Amino acid sequence: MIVGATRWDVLTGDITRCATEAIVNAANGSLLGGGGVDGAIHRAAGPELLAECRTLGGCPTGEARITQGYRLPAAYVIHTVGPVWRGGRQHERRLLASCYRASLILAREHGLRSIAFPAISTGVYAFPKEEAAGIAAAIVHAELLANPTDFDHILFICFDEPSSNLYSAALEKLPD
Ligand code: AR6
Repeated sequence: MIVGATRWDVLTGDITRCATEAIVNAANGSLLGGGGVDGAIHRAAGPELLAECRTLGGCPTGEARITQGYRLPAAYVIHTVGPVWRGGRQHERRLLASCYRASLILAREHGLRSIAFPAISTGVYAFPKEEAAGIAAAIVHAELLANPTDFDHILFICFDEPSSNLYSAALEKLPD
């Protein structure tokens, strides 16, 4: 899909192998590592990533922080903290939208033109996958329409084919 100057793709795979300028980490508020994609990113980046994360003092849900990528192919990691799904009445949708928006704003502030997102909050944090895909697609689309020349390439990287299909379907449902 093309939006303005940006190519936008959904891929199945391991985000730690992405050679975009930035990859996004689905972190927790401590920013000190964890399981899932967070654990994979810390393992692949090496201990220097944790050392830099320790200097950041954590991150509130819905916000984002940036570090270097160290041993990753990506030069930077944007750490964002998704909401834990608690039934949908605790601002989970707004907070998930905020993760995508904050990550793109941070990338733009650093002049980063290619960025890969995982399916934030859809693992341990249990956000319903289809709805999460719809929110991710809507927010990224709105940001690209508002800033049509700022990004060259946006990737959604899903770990399994069924998730990729949900994100692809969400992109297809976007208005022209
Ligand atoms: N590449 C791409 N996607 C991945 C990878 C990978 N290497 N590994 C897992 N996924 P999760 P959350 C997918 O649980 O729900 C951590 O412990 C996975 O299939 O990693 O936001 C943090 O420290 C799922 O679709 O993140 C937090 O405590 C998606 O990434 C907590 O988990 C997100 O799953 C955050 O939970």
